[in-house]
Amino acid sequence: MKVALVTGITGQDGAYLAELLLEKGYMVHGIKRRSSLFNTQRIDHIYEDPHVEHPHFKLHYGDLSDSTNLIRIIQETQPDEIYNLGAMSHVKVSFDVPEYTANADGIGTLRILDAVRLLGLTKKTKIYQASTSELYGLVQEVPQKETTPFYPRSPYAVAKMYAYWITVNYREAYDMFACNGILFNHESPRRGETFVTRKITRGVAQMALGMADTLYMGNIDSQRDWGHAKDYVEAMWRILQQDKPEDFVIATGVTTTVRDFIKMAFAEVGVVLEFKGEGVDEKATVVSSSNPEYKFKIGQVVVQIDPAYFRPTEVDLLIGDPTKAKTKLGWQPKYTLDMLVKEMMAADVEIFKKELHLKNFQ
Ligand code: NDP
Ligand code: GDR
Repeated sequence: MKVALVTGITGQDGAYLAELLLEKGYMVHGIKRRSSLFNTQRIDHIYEDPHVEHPHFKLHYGDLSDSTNLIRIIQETQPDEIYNLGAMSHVKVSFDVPEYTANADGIGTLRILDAVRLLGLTKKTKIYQASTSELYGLVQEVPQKETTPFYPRSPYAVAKMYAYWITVNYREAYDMFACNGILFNHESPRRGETFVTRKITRGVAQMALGMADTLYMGNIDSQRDWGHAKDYVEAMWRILQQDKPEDFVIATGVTTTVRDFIKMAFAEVGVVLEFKGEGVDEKATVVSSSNPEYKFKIGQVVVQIDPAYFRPTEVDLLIGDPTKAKTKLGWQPKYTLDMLVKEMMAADVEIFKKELHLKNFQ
């Protein structure tokens, strides 16, 4: 049985990857952080009672800022594959906690690589590093591919740039099977609530049910290449199944503005919007609403701009070229953006219908 160790297992990608690896027959170890409330909602459905005879899934307390903890867990688990997905992953928040972000996202990656080296596992353990399209930052070339120069635009991206290069360096210096997946934005119903897509789908669902009036947004001109997390964890696994360690861009090759994502989400609940005004004065109002079940009024202002969500330095345009992944990994995304929006909207409407039902019941 192959053994995998996943950092960030409680996150969006960690949960989908754990499911995929279990389906493939792996023994999956995950590192979770101690928190004052339960933080395993995304993986509770695959959790196993630790008393079962032949376990397939085990969680360990740990943190990417703690080398001795990482060394101990890697020594105990002797993984064939490590997926380093743990990170302070919010770009805007990284401006508030830059030093912590550098520690967890940058040095955390070094700690994993060095633990494998110190334990003499360089020939056994393959390492996947969760690199990001944020490395491209200020646009140098479109679409962005493996050879496009980096120009990071946030403490998060700068920390991830260190992680990217230390992965390449350990591969070259110690002949390790260590690879970067340069993944463009990927979303799902499990996406963290403060990332833009989920913020929108939650907001629209709440408005549809009469639980909120307006969605306050930041830069809606921003363009992103959005895929589905389920497709992207498949790419992570494929990257580690190659004969040679290499870095890959994973993207759909299609870019969309935040404004258009908002329109698509409202369309799912039968609403057509009109955007008017410029900059911080831009607003979206309801032009028509075709589903009587939902509580929209014609002329209602449903989207406004709040500069509090602007970033000190922004990444304006991301569009990836996944040709290398398609050719060498045989990777092909199954989800379109339409399918993604539909799935996220349906899931959030369901969540808030339940919440409303509970409130009305009390
Ligand atoms: P999430 O924010 O959903 O998950 C991050 C995970 O990292 C959580 O399990 C979190 O734990 C854990 N974590 C945070 N800090 C630490 C720490 N100090 N030590 C150990 N674990 C920690 O991110 P995603 O699942 O979306 O992304 C996975 C990885 O891929 C991240 O590294 C992200 O930067 C990168 N990435 C993501 C992309 C995307 O579009 N989703 C695109 C490109 C790269 P907890 O649950 O306790 O907070
Ligand atoms: P990003 O994702 O920064 O690309 O990083 P996010 O969804 O946070 O932002 C995407 C774009 O939307 C704009 N935006 C807003 N963003 C948020 N969060 N909230 C808002 O209200 C809002 N309004 C507009 C942003 O300015 C930005 O341009 C994600 C993370 O998952 C990273 O970990 C990962 O590395 C990259 O994707 C690829």
